[in-house]
Amino acid sequence: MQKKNRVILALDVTSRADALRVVEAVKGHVDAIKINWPLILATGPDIIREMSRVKDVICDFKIADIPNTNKLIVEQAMSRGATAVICHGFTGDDSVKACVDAAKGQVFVVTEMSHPGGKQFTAPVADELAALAKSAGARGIVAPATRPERIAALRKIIGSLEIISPGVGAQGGKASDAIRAGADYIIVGRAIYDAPDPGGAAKALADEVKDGV
Ligand code: O7M
Repeated sequence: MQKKNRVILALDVTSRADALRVVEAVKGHVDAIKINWPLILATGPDIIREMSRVKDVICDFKIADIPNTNKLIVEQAMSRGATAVICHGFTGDDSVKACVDAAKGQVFVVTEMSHPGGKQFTAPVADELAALAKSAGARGIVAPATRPERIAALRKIIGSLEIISPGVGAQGGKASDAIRAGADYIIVGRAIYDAPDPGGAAKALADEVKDGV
């Protein structure tokens, strides 16, 4: 995954035709495609391979199980061409380590979630989850663009690990604020794929990010 546009597309559409249309329009303005359950359940897991031929794919399965099950899930994602996977950290260090081993380090660990409910259970333990991501050897963390001050605080804990940050646009966060607070990439879904011109929307976000640094 090359850090060029610093935008990751959250491809939460539910048909192959929409997925191909959006990716074709935005591929010059994003660095990776994040695939989550809506698209996998609608189209089947081979969509990972198909998308990986266009861009790096991050499989956002928010993996949260015992170590052996985590390992089996990650192996399935990586064998279909995923570049990285996303797991939860609340399952503990052995479960996160199982993901890190199976993905050869290409793991992002969810810390504080971006939606209002993210304050309820994830925020109080987010610092510990970030420290766990670091000690387990993960590539980075997921941190909320809706609360840029939390990105800055979590950055202090993880040092040079990467931060990918959702919550821009539909959830109210601003791309340049997240980048200035220390995010490496923003993750954006609806503000791109629901836009009348997804390519233009992705370009505008990439331009905002460039201006923000
Ligand atoms: O831009 P949106 O709001 O349409 O989509 C945001 C995407 O980021 C969507 O795919 C969510 O599942 C994801 N996400 C969050 O919105 N908040 C979080 O705290 C974490 C994620 C995420 O990507 O976790 C890995």
